[in-house]
Order: sequence, then C-alpha cells, then structure tokens
Amino acid sequence: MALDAESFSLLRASVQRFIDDRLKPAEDTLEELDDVPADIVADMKEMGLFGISIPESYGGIGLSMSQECDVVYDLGHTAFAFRSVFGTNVGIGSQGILMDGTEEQKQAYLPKIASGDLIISFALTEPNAGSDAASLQTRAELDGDHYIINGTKRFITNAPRAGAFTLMARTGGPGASGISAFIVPADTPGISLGKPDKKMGQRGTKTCDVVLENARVPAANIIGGVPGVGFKTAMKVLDRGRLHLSALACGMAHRLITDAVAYAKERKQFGKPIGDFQLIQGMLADSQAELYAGLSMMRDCAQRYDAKPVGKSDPEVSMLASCTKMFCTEMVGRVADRAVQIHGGAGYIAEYTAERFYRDVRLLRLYEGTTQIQQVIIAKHLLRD
Ligand code: COS
Repeated sequence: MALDAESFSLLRASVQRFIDDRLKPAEDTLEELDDVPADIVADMKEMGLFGISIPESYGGIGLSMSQECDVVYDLGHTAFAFRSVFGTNVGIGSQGILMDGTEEQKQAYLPKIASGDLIISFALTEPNAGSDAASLQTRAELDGDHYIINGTKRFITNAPRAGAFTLMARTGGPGASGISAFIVPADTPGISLGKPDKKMGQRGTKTCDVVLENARVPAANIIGGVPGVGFKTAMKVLDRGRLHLSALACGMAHRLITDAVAYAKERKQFGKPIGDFQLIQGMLADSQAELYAGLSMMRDCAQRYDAKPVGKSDPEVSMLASCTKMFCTEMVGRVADRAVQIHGGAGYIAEYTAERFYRDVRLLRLYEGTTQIQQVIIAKHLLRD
C-alpha cells in the first residue's frame, strides 16, 4: 500500500504548510488551553490526517509506512499534542483492526476512524502490567454471546476523547496466549474514565485510566473473531508504532537543532555570536550527526517494514524497529538537552521551544516500550539466532 508519488508530494506540501501556517502559531494557545482548539481538529479531519495509514478502500489516504514516517517527521516540527489528537487513529488504535480484523470489523470501524468521526485508543497497559504486558489482569468472561470485562487500563492516550478502544483482556489462562484483543465501544455501560493525568509535558495530550466494571461486549468484537491471539496483535501494532515514534523523534530533533542554530547565530556573548565558539559548534555538530544516524535508521527500517506482507510479523524487522526506536528516542533526549544548554538560562524559560520539547520528548523513551524493553527485544533476537 502506498500513495502515488505525485499525490504524496502534494499531500506532504500541504501538511508542511498547515504546520507552518496553523500549528506553529497556535503552540502558545495549546500550552495555555491544555487542549487542541476545535477549529484545528476540524481542519485536520478535512485534510484526512486521521486516516493517513488506512487504505483508500476504507476511506483513508493509504500511505505506506515510509510515507507515514515522512509525514510524522514533519509533524515533529511542532507541539507534540497536535499529532497526538489523530495519532491513535493512525497508529496503535486502528492498526490491530486493519492487521487482524475480520472484513466486517474493518468495514464497520475503519471508515469512521479514517474520517476522525470516531477516536480510537489502544488499551494495553494496566496498574500492574506495563513492560510485562503479557501479565495483564483485565478479565473477560464468556457469558452467552458476550464477554463480561472487568479491570483497569492505565495511561490510555486519547481515552478522554475516545469513542472506542482496542482493548486487550484475558479470556484464557496466564501468559500471552490467554489474551484477546477486543473492540470496545466507549459508551458500553460499566466503562468509566479516571481523572485526566497531570503530566510532565505534552500539554494538550489527553490520558487517563479506563475502568471496566462488568462491561458487556459482544463476542463478535474480538478482533479477527479468534480468542487468544490478542497479545500478538498488540505486539505487531507496537512494532509499527515504534517506527512512527522514531519518525516523530527525528522531526522533533530537527526542530530543536534549527531553533538552536538560530539562537546561536543571534545571541552574542564576549562580543560575538555564541555560534562562533567551538564548544557551541561541537554541541550542534553532535546533534546533527546523531539526527542523521536516526533518520537513516528510520528510513531503512520503514522500507523493510513496507517490503514485508501487510499484517505479518517478521522478527528481524521487529528487532530493527526496536533498535530504531531505542536510538531515535534516546537521540532526541540528548539533542533536547544540548538545545537547552545552547540557550543557556533562556533554555529554562517556558516560552522557548527548547524548554517545552525537553519535557515533551522525555515520554518517547518510556511509552510503546521503554528503552530497556527495546534492549530486551534486540538481545532476545540475537541470542535466539
Ligand atoms: N510480533 C508478533 N508476535 C510477537 C511479537 C511481535 N513483535 N513479539 C512477540 N510475539 C509473540 C511471540 O512469538 C510469542 O508467540 P508464541 O508463544 O506463539 O511463540 C508471544 O508473542 C509471546 O512473546 P514473548 O514470549 O516474547 O513475550 P514476553 O512476555 O516475553 O514479552 C515483551 C515480550 C517484553 C517484548 C513485551 O511484553 C513488550 O513489548 N513489552 C512492552 C509493552 C509495551 O510496549 N507497552 C507500552 C504500551 S503502549 S503505550
């Protein structure tokens, strides 16, 4: 799946214009409101941003992974929260249905997800199951042609906005093979939301707990209709998500470097721009070289991802996606730290990008698998082979 080159370059140009003309000027408003203004969300729907990764046959734009990474790289140049509004529809919320859903499920959900009429979240993490996702405790008991689900999901991105969840629950015994993936409408009786999480950064993104108390969900809502394979669905979704986040990290690193270069040219000390000093140049050069390495990994891995059959997992590509996620998210952490350093005291002041991005990028090393989990995945692959 890919959009033809000409249409893609038109799309990308219009996304870049949208970022420069609408999103960057709204960054302060976003910070103050702690929400994405409704008119911006409406424009995003109009542009088709909620459906970039969904095939045209289900109402989306049908980008390949490489193309999606390019667009997400561009979106990394502005505040995190703008992409987050449609991020779960493009990635972790929708992809399980696309990869493993029945044709009926795809027809029922993907067009609404692609248009943005339905926000879909990914609900895997729990209070006692984070890195060890296979130990999740949310229980789904069969009762006639329904399952009754009980449990709590934690830190669920876009839950306050969601109309449905791709939700992993235990239908069988312990371990990965006892887990099923469900499509759970958010208005199912028995579902309630926790209070919004107060986070270190990323103002305007919305996360909270999702509590399920005797929530009755049709058995027909198990993704693909097959119980016991939900963990694999979740892992495949995360492989893809990790590439998406790598592209975002590279975009954010580029914005940080661009702003740091501008500051280094303009800020004068000791009678000349600080960019004339080699110690500042060293920080800029290290950041640029590391960004280039991250971009090269991201592009190579996205190409490999596109080369494999849709929805099928390839252990080598999963391992490379973990390498890419680990490197790119750690890289942007170092780049943000240097950007603050180059700005000096100004880098600690909230009106500068460096301060906001420094806080925002911290999450990248934690969610969709911590750096340490990426190390585990990479090492497991090497030792197995
Ligand atoms: N694609 C497809 N299948 C996969 C897979 C992948 N990327 N990774 C694992 N699987 C399969 C395995 O092949 C195995 O299937 P079989 O039993 O048929 O062989 C099954 O899933 C269980 O895999 P494994 O034994 O490796 O599971 P573990 O419990 O050891 O844990 C890790 C695997 C740690 C990698 C996993 O729990 C993980 O990714 N944790 C982090 C979770 C995360 O990212 N959370 C963030 C939430 S979203 S913000």
